[in-house]
Amino acid sequence: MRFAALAVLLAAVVAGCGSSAPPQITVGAARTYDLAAWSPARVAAGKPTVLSFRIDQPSGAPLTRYRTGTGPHTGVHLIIVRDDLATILHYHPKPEPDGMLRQRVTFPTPGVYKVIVDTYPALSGPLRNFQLTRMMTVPGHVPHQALPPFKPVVKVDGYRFAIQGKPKLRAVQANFLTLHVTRPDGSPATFTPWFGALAHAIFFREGTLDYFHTHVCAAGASGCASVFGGSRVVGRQTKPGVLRVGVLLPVSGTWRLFLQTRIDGHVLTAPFTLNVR
Ligand SMILES: [Cu+2]
Repeated sequence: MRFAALAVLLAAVVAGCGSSAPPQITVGAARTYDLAAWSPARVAAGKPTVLSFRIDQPSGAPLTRYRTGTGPHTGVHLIIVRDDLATILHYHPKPEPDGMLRQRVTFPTPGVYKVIVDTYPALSGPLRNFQLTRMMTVPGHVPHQALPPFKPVVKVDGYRFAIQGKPKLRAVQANFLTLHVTRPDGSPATFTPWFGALAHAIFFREGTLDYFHTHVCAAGASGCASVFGGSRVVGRQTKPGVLRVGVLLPVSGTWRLFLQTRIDGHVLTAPFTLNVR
């Protein structure tokens, strides 16, 4: 699992969550960040297991210092998605002093999963974050689900997420989705910040599993906007129950949006299929 610095920098540009301005790409000696000390090699469906790993720096020393702060662009985001985009897990393991990361995880079903370690190191310079990835196969009968077509309304635990209008999304352009979110009793939902944002919008492309991540930020929140190339995208809660979600995707195709938000103490994940031209 070795990544050349060039690939890491490109990943920061095309897939970064809040990457800063495009870095200068210079070709020098290969410097790599690696996932290291990964365990366990095998996992079983439905059984809690502790994933543990660390990130080794190009020098070979473990990465121990991560970006901190109030926004979502800190530490390590561990995102695990089944390759048919039917299910997602999202954690924020706290780095231990020696750089080890440990997270209790239950893979819900057999299947092939992509594990994304979205990393925000405390470094000076243009490299704001990068992703290291690993595929994991959970043995057993794989319940492959075809991706459902775009549906504007998704219900999760009685909460209703409704996209306003029919979204016309284009690659490489900042687009916005307006969502109306109501409680089971029909009243507008109020969103409580969770991991530095009012909502997290996690995007995966069907087939290639390309990844992008934007946020809906509380008024006045710092360090919450996402940047792609020269565009900056940030969603806002415009009024109670309404989320404006920034969509900024590098390539066209069918994408799955997992919108995660905390309402009334529940963390809810609302999945949508999006067609991007
Ligand atoms: Cu996030």
